[in-house]
Amino acid sequence: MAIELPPLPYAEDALASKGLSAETIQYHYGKHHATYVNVLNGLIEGTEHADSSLEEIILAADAGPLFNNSAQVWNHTFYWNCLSPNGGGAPSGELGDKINSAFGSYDDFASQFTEAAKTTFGSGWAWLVEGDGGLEIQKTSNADLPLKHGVKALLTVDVWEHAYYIDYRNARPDYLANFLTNLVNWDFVAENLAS
Ligand code: MN3
Repeated sequence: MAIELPPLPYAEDALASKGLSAETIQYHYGKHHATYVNVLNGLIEGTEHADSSLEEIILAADAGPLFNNSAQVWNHTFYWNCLSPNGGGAPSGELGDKINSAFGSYDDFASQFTEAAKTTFGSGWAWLVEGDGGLEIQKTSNADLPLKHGVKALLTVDVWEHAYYIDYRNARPDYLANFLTNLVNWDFVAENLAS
């Protein structure tokens, strides 16, 4: 059974007034994410992975194209859900309390998360995860993801240039500031924490 490209959780232009243009989404979802799905399906067709779930493929794959493409399919689906046209600002409730106790305050979390994302060299991802010691910030290179290391992802931001170049050119910090101010979907993060 082929791996499918999940539908976006909002319209392509839903984030345009929040700092991510329809053109960015058309390329990032419609070209980059779709290509990872298509390449992955070509790689698994007729192999032992043909009927595996995406997570099974990621966990079984060695470094190389099978891992890179399966992980990037997962990462992008997760990332789209980390964005919302109604997002941005500090989380409330239990999640807000956990962030305050792990990082000192929401502002401390925001500066540490931004620093991790800014200093991811080249292409990669910054994450909020639930590790053995509670909530932590991690960064990964290229396609790598917490799932591969047995860690639960709660939130991610894509810092590959294709995520921001159309709207922000080389200004990754501006993209990250906008992500936290206008886009981050804390409801999704809270669901991940509870699952
Ligand atoms: Mn991307």
